[in-house]
Amino acid sequence: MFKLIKNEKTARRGEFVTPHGTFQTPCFMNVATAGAIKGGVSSFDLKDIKCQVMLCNTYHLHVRTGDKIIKELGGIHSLTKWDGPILTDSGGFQVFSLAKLRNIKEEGVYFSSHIDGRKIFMGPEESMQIQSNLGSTIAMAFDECIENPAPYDYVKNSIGRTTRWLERCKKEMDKLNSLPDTINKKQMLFGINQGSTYSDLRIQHMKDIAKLDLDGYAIGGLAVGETADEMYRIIEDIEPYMPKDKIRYLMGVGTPVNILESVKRGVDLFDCVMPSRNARHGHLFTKSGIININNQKYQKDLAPIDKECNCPVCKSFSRAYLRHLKKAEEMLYMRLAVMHNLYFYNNLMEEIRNALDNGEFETYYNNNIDILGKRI
Ligand code: PRF
Ligand code: ZN
Repeated sequence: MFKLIKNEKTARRGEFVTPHGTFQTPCFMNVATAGAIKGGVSSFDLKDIKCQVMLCNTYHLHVRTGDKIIKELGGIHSLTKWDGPILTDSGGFQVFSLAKLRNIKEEGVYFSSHIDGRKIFMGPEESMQIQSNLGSTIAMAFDECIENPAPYDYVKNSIGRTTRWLERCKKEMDKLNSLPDTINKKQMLFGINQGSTYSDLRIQHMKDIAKLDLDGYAIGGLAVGETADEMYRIIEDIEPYMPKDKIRYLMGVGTPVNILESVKRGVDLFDCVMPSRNARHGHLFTKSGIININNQKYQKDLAPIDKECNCPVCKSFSRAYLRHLKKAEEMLYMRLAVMHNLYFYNNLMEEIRNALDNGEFETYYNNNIDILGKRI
């Protein structure tokens, strides 16, 4: 259940109550695609890096090791030992971005696994069954994510189908939640808004899915080829049609700048692989901009990654050590770099929440928006 605590214009400060605990919003979810954060960061570490919510993927866990086996093993919470909220993405996006040879029909999607080419069918019912087997806190609806730009008529047809899929998701979820051997009988369901970059289709779709009174609403189909300005425009256009009393999740977004701009426009929840992907390439976030740890100038630099950072990595290790670990291709580099980058994101969200609590969001925005994206 979402509680709106405060707002400053369209920016919102809230909290979301789940059977696995309450998290504060705006919030960034830490991505653990196949049940683990990339770079060897385990559930032991998550509290230290201010993580509130973990995100796993239906598709990955279905193809390896299999949701039925995970259910037999006690579910995703029991395996990962993360006892906080876990959101699972439906497979909708991954089927469209990873799987080969896909064929979309009214009943669902036929595709080949990206691991072994095995033929798989996934529709709304299958996606709900898998997410129920995993026992996540929040299940995402099975949707079609279309890359931008896309032809108007294709998008128009697609959102109709995504709405019908959502109705089937809700029915199936209600059924699964009432079965005696279901791991999480209070599993929540979020709907996903689609409609590419067409405001009229976005608004129509939002109105249609809002009627279903779901636990939360996501904005999908953004950050998939359109410009950042187009993405902000779409968020602005649909914001008035998003239920005020429901949490709002912008899927797969984004840079710290994207997040601050989207909070400003009324988004509560985010996820992105950027903290780990950037870490892999040596790009580390700091309060004065993004540094590239590969740079020669850090070879003898004994300062922490970010002097203003209170993460476990910055408290102990230097830029010189991180650069050395990366050059030496030591596994520890990824672990430390990912922990720092995730802490940066989680801490950014905490700062945004504090600013909202103090009625100082606009000041926070003005003081940070130009620095956050800078490469130094
Ligand atoms: N749908 C789903 N997951 C997603 C997306 C989507 O549109 C996106 C788009 N940025 C990321 N993850 N189900
Ligand atoms: Zn740090």
